[in-house]
Amino acid sequence: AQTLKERLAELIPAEIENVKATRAEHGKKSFGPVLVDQLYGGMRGLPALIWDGSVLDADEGIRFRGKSIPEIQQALPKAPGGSEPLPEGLFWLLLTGEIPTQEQVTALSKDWAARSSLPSFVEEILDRCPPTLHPMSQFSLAVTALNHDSAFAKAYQQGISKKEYWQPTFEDAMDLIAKLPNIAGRIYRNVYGGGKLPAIDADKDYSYNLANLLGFADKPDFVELMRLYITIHSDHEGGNVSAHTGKLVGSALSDPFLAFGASLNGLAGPLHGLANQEVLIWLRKMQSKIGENASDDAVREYVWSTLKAGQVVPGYGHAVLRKTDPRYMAQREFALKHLPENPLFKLVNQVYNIVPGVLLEAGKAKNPWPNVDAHSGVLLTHYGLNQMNFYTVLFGVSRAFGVASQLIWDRALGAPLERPKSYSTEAIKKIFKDK
Ligand code: NMX
Ligand code: MLT
Repeated sequence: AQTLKERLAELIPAEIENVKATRAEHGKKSFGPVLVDQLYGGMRGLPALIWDGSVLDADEGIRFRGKSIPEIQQALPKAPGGSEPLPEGLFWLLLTGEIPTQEQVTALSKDWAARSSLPSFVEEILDRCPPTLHPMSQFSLAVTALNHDSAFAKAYQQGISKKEYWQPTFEDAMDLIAKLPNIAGRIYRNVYGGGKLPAIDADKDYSYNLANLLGFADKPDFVELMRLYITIHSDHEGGNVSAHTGKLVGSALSDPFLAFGASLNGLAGPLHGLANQEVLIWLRKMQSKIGENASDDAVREYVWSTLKAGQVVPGYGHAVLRKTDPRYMAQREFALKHLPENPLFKLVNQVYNIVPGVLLEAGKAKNPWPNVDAHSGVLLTHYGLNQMNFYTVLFGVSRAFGVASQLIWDRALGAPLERPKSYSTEAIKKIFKDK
């Protein structure tokens, strides 16, 4: 069967022409005005980046290469006996826009298994981290250190031509994704115990291996959860903090390990990926304050107390979305199928029925609905993965798929150094004085 790299090599020349033609036809057209408020307001809504893997619609949510989450759940290859999509297939789709065959997906699982081992100095870095160092900081350290063996950095030093950049970037991207289960598993076992890491099984898929390294492969539903989890967290267009950071750093021709290490540092912020940790901490605090099986009124009052304390309700709101996140819905479907009676799932539902009303009444949040992070913790904890400060590591494993695929395309299409223009408040006042 044709490999992913061979297929990409076929697609790249046509896409270079496609971009040229698009720029020739539309390049001089204005893409809406820029408001001064957008400079101060985190560039919300500013059209500023090209990102091919996925596009986010405010009402409908994410589409991966034009396909919604229910569509990819249906179309992507599954593991034998499984019903969730394999993330291997999602990566193929993100890179090529095409649904791979079962055979191609199996070949990708094998390729990643073959690339999965860590250099021993990276294992030592992780083993020396104090268990009190946040798992995301350990994750970022290890990914950054993988730059030691970057094919791109080496090829660049040897004077590789611009036209060939995508090839070593592809190799680094594949190595990066392949090595993440070993990094995540090692951090998990170092920090929380659980004994020696098992070896990667070349006959099993990526998510099975990840689950096995974490110590949960004896629970087939957890393995299925990992397949769904990695698929849906992979990409959320290009403007979110982790994706944009990876693209920005990559634009300096920093290799994929350096670029994705930077992504992880952004994902580790509580307004971004760390929110999945924060949600569970918040739910547990609520339970200890108002008890389990609390009334709607008690939950409502707790939500108000969070807002009155000047804190955000984690897992709710979004910079782009204006409806319930379809990634939340996909996880809810999973919970309804596998853990309908779980008490924490019932609390998540109760919160879902109460928080939007409170946020609307409070009148500040532009989107009162839940995002992806409002639901992931309850699924993980159901299977015994209770260590909340590990949750964002799983988000990070998944986000590598989206960031890595765009990095490959950016190098293939010759994306330039990112360097937008900034202004001081003094300059803004001067420029707009009489306008
Ligand atoms: N709880 C309380 N206040 C909120 C919330 C919330 N969940 N969401 C927005 N607001 C506030 C926000 O803090 C801001 O207040 P102020 O004017 O005092 O600065 C105001 O509402 C307007 O913010 P928005 O324009 O609605 O939201 P923005 O685009 O700036 O930020 C988030 C988006 C996601 C950062 C924000 O909704 C938030 O902080 N949510 C909670 C954290 C979270 O769940 N993050 C995860 C997002 C998904 N991910 O994985 O990255
Ligand atoms: C993401 O998945 O990156 C988050 O939903 C945040 C975003 O899209 O801004």
